[in-house]
Amino acid sequence: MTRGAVISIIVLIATSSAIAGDIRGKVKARGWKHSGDAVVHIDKIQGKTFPAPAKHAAMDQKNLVFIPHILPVLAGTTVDYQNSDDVLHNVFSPDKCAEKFNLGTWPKGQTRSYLFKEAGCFPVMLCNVHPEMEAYIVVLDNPYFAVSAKDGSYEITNVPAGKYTLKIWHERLKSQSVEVQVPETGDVVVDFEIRR
Ligand SMILES: [Cu+2]
Repeated sequence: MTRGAVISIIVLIATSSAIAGDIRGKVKARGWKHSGDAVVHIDKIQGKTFPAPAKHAAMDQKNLVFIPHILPVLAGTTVDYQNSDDVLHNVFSPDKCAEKFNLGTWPKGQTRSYLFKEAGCFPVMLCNVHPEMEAYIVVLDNPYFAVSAKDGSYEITNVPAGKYTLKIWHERLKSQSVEVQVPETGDVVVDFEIRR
């Protein structure tokens, strides 16, 4: 192989791995206590499927609160629910798309799990011991998602360049979607203002 050919192969590898940009911006949640906990995600990517991740996601139950409050996952992800409190906790969901599962009741230090199969499912997580406990799993068909921080900022990194529909989901406020062009390098800024 000539030196020129070697260099062009290296350049090819370097550029092909760099054809991805970031999506970032700020969410403003009107009429809500803060601008965090909104899920910004790319809608269906045509002709592309993403294998279920082997790595489990986790939701803790600590001081009578589900942590995190909002957990987006790729379809096929198993979520491990840990009890970190001195009292018994339960996890169940009344939502059909999560098969109305009920994992029973378990003590501190133990974990029970559920596998979320269906993308487009946004089931509420409840505890039948503590009616005030509530959280959501947001099941998506691709791994390009982010949850906004309390100040509303979010960032989805390393998205393959291209045109997509970007969506925002919130537990109480109306969803929105917008067309977005992800550059081959650098970022695109998309801000959202959501309301009831
Ligand atoms: Cu509980």
